[in-house]
Amino acid sequence: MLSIYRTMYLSRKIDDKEIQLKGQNKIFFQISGAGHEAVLVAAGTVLKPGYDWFYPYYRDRALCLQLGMTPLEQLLSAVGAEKDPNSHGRQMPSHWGHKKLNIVSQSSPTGTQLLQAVGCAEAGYRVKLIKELKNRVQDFHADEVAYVSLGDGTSSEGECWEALNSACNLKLPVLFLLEDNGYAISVPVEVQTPGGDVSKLLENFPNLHIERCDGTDLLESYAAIQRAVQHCREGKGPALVHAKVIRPYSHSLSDDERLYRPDEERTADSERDPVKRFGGFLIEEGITSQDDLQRIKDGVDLVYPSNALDANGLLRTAIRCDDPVLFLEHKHLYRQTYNKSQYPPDDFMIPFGKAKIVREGTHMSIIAYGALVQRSVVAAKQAEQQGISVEVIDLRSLSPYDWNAIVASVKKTNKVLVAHEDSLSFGYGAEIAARIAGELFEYLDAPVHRVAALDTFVAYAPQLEDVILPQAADVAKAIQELYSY
Ligand SMILES: Cc1ncc(C[n+]2csc(CCOP(=O)(O)OP(=O)(O)O)c2C)c(N)n1
Ligand SMILES: [Mg+2]
Repeated sequence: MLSIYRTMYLSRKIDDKEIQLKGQNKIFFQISGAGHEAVLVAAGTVLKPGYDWFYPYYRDRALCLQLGMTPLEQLLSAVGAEKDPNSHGRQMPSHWGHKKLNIVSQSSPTGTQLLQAVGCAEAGYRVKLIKELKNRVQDFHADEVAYVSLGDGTSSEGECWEALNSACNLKLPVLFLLEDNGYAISVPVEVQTPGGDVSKLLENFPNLHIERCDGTDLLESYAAIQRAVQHCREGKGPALVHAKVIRPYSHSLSDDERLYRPDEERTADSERDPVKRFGGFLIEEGITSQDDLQRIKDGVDLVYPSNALDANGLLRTAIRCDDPVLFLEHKHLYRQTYNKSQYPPDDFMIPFGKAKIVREGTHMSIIAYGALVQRSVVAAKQAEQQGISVEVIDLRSLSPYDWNAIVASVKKTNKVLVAHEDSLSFGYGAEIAARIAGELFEYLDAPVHRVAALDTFVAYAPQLEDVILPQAADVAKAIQELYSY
């Protein structure tokens, strides 16, 4: 589910990046897939790259990503680079093509792809019929499907009706995905389609399986596509999925929809934004948290181990995951004997975003990371002699960070101290302290305290370094203050 969200979000972000590049005159044309992402990722999940055949149209960025085209390949297409696998700079951007994934380069006249897809499916049909052909074709699969997509406007073209005609007549395994965003540039669907409903006109086409769905709803789209693909794979004939989508941006960057679309309509559309909707669904259902979604959006993970074992487990996670990770190692901690541990087994890994309770306590919580973990433990042990029970939490990951662990600890102890070597002003702890104050105010018996470096660069002389960076004694002092507040 999260990887589906990620692809939808990525698709939108690549569109946004290209729009920015167009503004900078680094690319010369942009047409987006915004608003169409949900049904396209659903199609890319159900169909098989390099097995089925794909005749997409320019809105199908999210489909291509889901099938395995990389963001780099898409951006190479945007700049018309020779290395672009879509067309090596021959076609306009968003004219998708990829040999390995079986995505066939499309023509610029809208609708032509429909005939090409039917031709592809008919080739498979002929191979099944004619024995001699079987030995002459490679990589043919008896249940393969030819996917083709089109917009509502394109459905008015002769090619569309010719394609449906042959596909139904020969019962070809063609999946027609009609991405109905209500407009063909500035022409509303009800102006050019009799009755304004394309699939209604097709109801009596023999052998044609019809599905209708809200194409901005991931799960509904997925179910519709799955039933449609099954119909095709079982050799029962073509299927048409009529997906109602939105077009939150103008037709292309050569168009300004504010000149012909009322504001109310555009606002109503934005309520159905598929990326927002699916993100909201994942949170509502408890499948993910706001923090994890944010993490997908931020892209870079940031980890900061405080000891050798954590460094090992986090480094393995960093190497084995696909995400970019900033791995911060504290040089001073390298040779500290308290950091030693056994070398862990091969499968030992530490997940990102999971804090460690280094020491349990009841009177206050210290949220720390890096060098301040050990110094906090030393201070906590001293405090224990005076009957003060201090919980010490090692965040280990700074992005994402383990908010749940912080919440649980603050609710238990009601007093909190944030400790780190970063500078006090604008440091990492400022964010944590602000969030605790903002979201856990009712659980606090004292203001959030902070122990951090002085607001200056760290000096060379060891005596100065000790003064500038927080030591165990500074933590001990803050514990006393917080305890007696
Ligand atoms: C045969 C042909 N006629 C006109 C155009 C110019 N044109 C490009 S996209 C488009 C509108 C297509 O609308 P629709 O099929 O609804 O797809 P959407 O862009 O809304 O997803 C038009 C008229 C074209 N590319 N090819
Ligand atoms: Mg349209």
